[in-house]
Amino acid sequence: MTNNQKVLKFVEDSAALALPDEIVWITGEESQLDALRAEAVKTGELIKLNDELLPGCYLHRTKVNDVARVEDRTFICCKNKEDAGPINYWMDPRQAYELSREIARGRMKGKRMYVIPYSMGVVGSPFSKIGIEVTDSIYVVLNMAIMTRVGTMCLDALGEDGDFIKGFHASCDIDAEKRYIMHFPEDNTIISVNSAYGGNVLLGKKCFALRIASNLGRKEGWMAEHMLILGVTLPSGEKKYVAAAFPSACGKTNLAMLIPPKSFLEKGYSIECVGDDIAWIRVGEDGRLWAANPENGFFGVAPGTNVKSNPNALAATQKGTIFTNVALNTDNMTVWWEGLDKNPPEHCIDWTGKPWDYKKYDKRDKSTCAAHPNSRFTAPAKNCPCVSPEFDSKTGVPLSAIIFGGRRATTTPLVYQSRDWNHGVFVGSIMSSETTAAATGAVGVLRHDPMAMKPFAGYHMGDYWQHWIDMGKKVSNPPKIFNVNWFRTDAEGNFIWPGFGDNMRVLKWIIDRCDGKVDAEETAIGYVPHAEDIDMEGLDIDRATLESILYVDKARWAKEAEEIQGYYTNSIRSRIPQELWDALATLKKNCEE
Ligand code: GTP
Ligand code: SPV
Ligand code: MN
Repeated sequence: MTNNQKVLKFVEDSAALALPDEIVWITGEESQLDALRAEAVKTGELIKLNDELLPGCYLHRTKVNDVARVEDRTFICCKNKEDAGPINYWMDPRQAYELSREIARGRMKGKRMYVIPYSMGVVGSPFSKIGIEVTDSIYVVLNMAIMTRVGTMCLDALGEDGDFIKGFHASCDIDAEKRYIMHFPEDNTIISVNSAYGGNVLLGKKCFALRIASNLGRKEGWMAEHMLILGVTLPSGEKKYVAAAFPSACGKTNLAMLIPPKSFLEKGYSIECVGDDIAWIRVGEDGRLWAANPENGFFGVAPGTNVKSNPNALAATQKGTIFTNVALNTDNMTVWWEGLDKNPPEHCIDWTGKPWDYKKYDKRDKSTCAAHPNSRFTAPAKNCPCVSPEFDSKTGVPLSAIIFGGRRATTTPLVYQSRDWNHGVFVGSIMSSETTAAATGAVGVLRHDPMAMKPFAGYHMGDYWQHWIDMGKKVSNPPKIFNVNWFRTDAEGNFIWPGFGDNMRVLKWIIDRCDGKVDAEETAIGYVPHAEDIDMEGLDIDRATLESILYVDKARWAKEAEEIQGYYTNSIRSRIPQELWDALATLKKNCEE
């Protein structure tokens, strides 16, 4: 397969530890993957779905204790604890290696160890980086084959001496008490034991493309961000690209594949998707920031995805897709989840594998759901009807705007623009959002999630903010920075803004601001639209309601500023760039006046 001694040694060492019966190199050939699919169906690891309605699609159910990322078991293992920073979980690398070796020792006996050579990014692009993941799970192999570019060409790209990111995954007993997702940024190594769920085990995704890559980016002068990338075609035919960072399950996939409202389509607006979760961003020779999506598929949230909310995502899941923890319609062997349609299947197996009675379903009680709230689809990007022609571009796409956004019932307006790059970094640093089912723990709790990277920045958050400030200095024409909030609620808890396709109305304002085509009101927090500048054609929302979600309540923001001061002082504590302290002082002053 390869003469690269570093690869061979990593595979040998992994095998010497886990003692598999056999080592299988994944070549990327369809015949090999097909044989693995057939084997997984035989053992029950996968359920084959209706081949006419959902060709090449499978259902997988995880253990009930293994349904989401586990932030409190996810560790940054660098020598100096202070370098991991105060909001990452840290473990001493020596202790982490010892502990994981103890857990994984001999755990692949009687099993095969698959060696997956994969590339994050188009092979041969200056953005791309190679990883090798070893795993005992066919589910992991098949998901990696959708989510990344897998196969022999990655070994060829490495050559005899190339370096790569090492990833070791052993399922062990899926024991939540012995579950560890460990990152060794100083060794470019990831170790994951006792899980078989997405973000914990598809090591190219959050572990490599964010936690390890954020370290590489800091060293090498680029950025690894939890961002979608989309292209907007304007009526003039011109294309603009935008990246947006929202926390997990806060709308990235949906925005990335948005279909504009009818009146916008008629005018000639359209959206194409470059990426839905991760952006690697580099400085271009033209003084702009250029972004590429290192992934090759979508690991998207199933619940809420339907023909109205996200027809492109739904279309992407109609072939060659692996569904995880959704419900099974046993009448026709198709899948269902809450929010797919209003017709729950009469004969249905829920995500835990038990028969499910739709008459007992109460949409306010998550425990009665047929699909897990964090159930997912793994779909090839090429399936998506609106995938960008730039998807496989080796240069990436130039960014006009960067958008931050969270799930905030109050306070944060529908959209505002930062005054400049450094103020934009401040806006990212003060993001808060309600927690979701994408990670274990309580849902709906407001917490700080700077740049949507709280669970993913692989080093000290203060240093990460400094890196953002430094990147701004490297570009003569940086993207404009905005913040959005689709999630303001009324007194009854209903979302006020319709969201989804109608977010195009906000995107248009953002693009027009970048082009200097529209005025704005300068407020305490930044530039906010005049209500009449949001194109509301075809939308039945009165002016007062729109104004209510654009309104910047200074008294509330004064309190918010106090709270941010507490977060900076007590949570992040050190290494916070002076530029951000200055921006906080300005915010406070603006709220007093
Ligand atoms: P990860 O894959 O976890 O990173 O999530 P994501 O950021 O891609 O979120 P996604 O687009 O999958 O949306 C998550 C949930 O938010 C789904 O249940 C959506 O239906 C819902 N959602 C997305 N966009 C909007 C919106 O504009 N308004 C409202 N109210 N809900 C939305
Ligand atoms: C997220 O949680 O942000 C995801 C899903 O995109 S996972 O791959 O599990 O991280
Ligand atoms: Mn994500």
